[in-house]
Amino acid sequence: MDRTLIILKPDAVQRGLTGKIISRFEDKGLQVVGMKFMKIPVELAEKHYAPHKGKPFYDGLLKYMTSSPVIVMALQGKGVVDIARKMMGATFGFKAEPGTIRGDYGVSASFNLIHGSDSPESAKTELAIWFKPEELVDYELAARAWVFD
Ligand code: D4T
Repeated sequence: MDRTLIILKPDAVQRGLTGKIISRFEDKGLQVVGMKFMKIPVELAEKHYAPHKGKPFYDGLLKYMTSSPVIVMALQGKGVVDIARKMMGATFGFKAEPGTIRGDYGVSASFNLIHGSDSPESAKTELAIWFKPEELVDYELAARAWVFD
């Protein structure tokens, strides 16, 4: 089974959208295997966003991500990286299609509600940044046989 890293960003928490967003993933059949609520320390945000260092939006992005608590999740399922990215929609709400998380809940050009790893390789790297191995829980999801063929 594949895994991906999801972050419900400060605006998702402040706007009370986290339950709705998590429900979408559960409704899809994806399995939560790790979850934590935290205010991100600057060093952790810098590590996560290292690939964006030097870009014009980097400083603002770090300020936004460390301004208020987030929910960090590990999701599991066959093809979960692509599935979660499709469910999230385009980077900014004003461009994202209706029916996607960003398309349904946001319009901002910087507050975009959610992060999801963009490839299986970055999922591995990012999961290792945010979770210790023992924080990712292996368990059998009762509905699994009815979700994945
Ligand atoms: P993430 O990585 O958060 O899942 O979003 P995307 O994969 O959809 O977008 P990205 O990597 O291109 O950007 C990472 C992060 O930076 C913010 N950002 C991006 C921003 O504030 N201004 C910008 O112009 C861009 C391109 C939003 C997401």
